[in-house]
Amino acid sequence: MATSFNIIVGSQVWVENNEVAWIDGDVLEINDKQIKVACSSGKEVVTNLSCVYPKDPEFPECGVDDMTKLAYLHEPGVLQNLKSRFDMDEIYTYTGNILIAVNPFKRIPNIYDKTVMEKYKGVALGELNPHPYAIADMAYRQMVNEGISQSILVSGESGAGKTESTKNLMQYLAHMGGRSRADERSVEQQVLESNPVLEAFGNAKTLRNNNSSRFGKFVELQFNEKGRISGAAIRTYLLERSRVCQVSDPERSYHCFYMLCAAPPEVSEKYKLGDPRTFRYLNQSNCYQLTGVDESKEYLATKQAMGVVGISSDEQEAIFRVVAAVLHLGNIEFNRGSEPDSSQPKDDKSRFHLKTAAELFMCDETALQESFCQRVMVTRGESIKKSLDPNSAAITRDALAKIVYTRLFDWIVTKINNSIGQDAKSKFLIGVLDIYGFESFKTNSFEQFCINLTNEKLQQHFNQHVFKMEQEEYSKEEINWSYIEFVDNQDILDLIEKKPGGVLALLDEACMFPRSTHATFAEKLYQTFKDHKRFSKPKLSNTDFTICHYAGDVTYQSDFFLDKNKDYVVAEHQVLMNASKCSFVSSLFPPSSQDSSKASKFISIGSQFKQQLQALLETLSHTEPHYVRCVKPNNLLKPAIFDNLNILQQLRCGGVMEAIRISCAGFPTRKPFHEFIDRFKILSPNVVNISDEVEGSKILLEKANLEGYQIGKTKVFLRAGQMAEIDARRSEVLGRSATKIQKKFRGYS
Ligand code: AD9
Ligand code: MG
Repeated sequence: MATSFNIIVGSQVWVENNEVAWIDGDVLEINDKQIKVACSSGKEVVTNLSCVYPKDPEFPECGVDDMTKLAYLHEPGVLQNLKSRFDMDEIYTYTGNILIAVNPFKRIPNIYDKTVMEKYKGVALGELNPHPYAIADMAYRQMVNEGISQSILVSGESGAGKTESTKNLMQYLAHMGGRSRADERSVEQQVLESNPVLEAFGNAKTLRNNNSSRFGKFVELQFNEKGRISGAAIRTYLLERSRVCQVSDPERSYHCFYMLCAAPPEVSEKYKLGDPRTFRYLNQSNCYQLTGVDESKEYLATKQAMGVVGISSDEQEAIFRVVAAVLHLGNIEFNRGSEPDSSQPKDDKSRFHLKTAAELFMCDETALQESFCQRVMVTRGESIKKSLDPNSAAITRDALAKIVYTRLFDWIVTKINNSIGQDAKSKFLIGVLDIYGFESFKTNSFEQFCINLTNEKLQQHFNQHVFKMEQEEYSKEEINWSYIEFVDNQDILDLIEKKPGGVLALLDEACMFPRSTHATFAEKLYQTFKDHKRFSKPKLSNTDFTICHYAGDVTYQSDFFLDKNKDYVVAEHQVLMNASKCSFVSSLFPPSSQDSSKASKFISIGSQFKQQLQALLETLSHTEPHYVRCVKPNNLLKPAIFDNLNILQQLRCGGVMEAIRISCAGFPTRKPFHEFIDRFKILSPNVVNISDEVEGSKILLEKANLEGYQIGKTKVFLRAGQMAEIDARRSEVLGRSATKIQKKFRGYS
């Protein structure tokens, strides 16, 4: 954001600061482009004029509920406003129609219940305190009144509160669109109860969130012409499959594993479960419990919710049996067999778990063992059995665990969808998207790459929308506007998605050549994109690559890209599981329609995901979008800590700053005529006698020597920085009158 603000000696300003992002102070001196400021911390700072923003001398102590009401719309102002509100437990703030939600990390009493919902019903946005209910209400009214489908896009980094916000939105929509006397199996109840089920199987404790969703979710509520919910569909994206076999301290695997270990004795005995510490897939981390969570109660609650969403008790039994089988798989260890490069279960313990897993899957034990320790190779029509070494056997075992768990999760989602039912005749829908935010960690792999692709796509959608809304506001007020440029990220999307030649396409190619490695893949990327301004090769690595995302640079480690992009089922696993005597297990591995040659079949996860994203954006393009941007105030997951630098980073990544920038490029400050006159009447006190507000406003604007502003139908539209200029004029006049008064006083004394 450019600083064309009018700053003079004595004015209050914000200065950039390494620790707290922005610190306030008073201007002591200005020399050419240098400025000296006495900061509120007690220090004096000399800095460049362009690193300083004016501070609103009249900033209301409790902040403003909409950023566009800020007299000075800039980064420090936005931050100060969020903080003042957060300190008062006002966690929601608008930026126009966008809701910013700062996670309080504590229950705020009496803001989410049916009475509050009733208050928001049919009330225009902005009249009541900012709230997810208000956004949901706006979406619902627009759908009913204008017959346009709606979507609410909730975003933010892990632990920022997306899932909680989504639940609030869904609860409101279920309340508005539900029947007055809803029974337990009504569509809306089933939609709400799908949450605990999906969370049990798709959420886990991570460093960033004790209840982190490890999948993306788009819930589509279908409505009939009376505005009642008539059907729903849940779409999920990219469940993190590696978590099934790999957890790092102090994270956990999926909640369902711990719940099942804590199930009533008759259940855990039947599945030969017990202490989670005895299972390899769980004991790689030392975390087993979650504070405040009773796993045995969670088990019962999950079963209860499964019942509501139409999962029969037989199916529940089968699901948990499969979950238990996965845990037993993890305990099968291998050592060297009698022949070189062969493997076999290590000891009695491993044989016990192998046997138990086979029993629970209801499949043949010997075939299960062979599927780990041997691979059938087909060469020129001849099939040869090749032994696998212990390491390869363990990898194959993990592959089975992961594919079984992924398919189980997908089965649950499909089941819920079938049970809720789709309304094919539905005319309108409201979609709610709860999807992972931009990620940039120390090491970034294929998952981060897909997640960040999602965010690039959503960011483009967001920019285009915010831009359109701005223009609409200008048209409504009938003011002239010229084309405002905004940063488009199409070049990054091309870099990743273009077919042929994009990173994903090159990855698919690499996956199909047996001899490719991550190093050859990386080399290909370097060659192809050596001149691309969004792509670079880090100096110290020959396999990493950096993409310059809209939210910042991310360096990806290509090491596991090829493996993670391949969604294959080992042919032996497919045959074995399909032959299970349990129809549920067998149904997880339906015979594939394609030629089931012995070779492992490769379907690219990246391409599948790209298609899913395309379908999502296609759906979104037919809807009127609304945005909820969630912000995590600190990384300690604790209440009452507001970490400026961290929050700023999120506001930038979430496009909030971009939205503000777009609006700054036009006429960011808008004041209704009467407010404008009221604030600046001191510049020309006679204006209060003029009945025409437009005339009055114009006189004041001229008095302040402003140019380039616009007069709308109800508001004055000012360019960025003009509010500061006119404020400075006002302070001058106020100052002058203050000196006059002082002089008068002196005269008397
Ligand atoms: V992740 O990307 O799935 O890892 P989310 O979904 O953004 O993440 P989530 O909604 O799960 O975060 O919120 C994290 C935790 O913050 C919750 O478990 C609550 O303990 C806490 N939270 C979030 N929003 C609220 C709220 N409005 N009121 C109180 C909240 N606590
Ligand atoms: Mg979540």
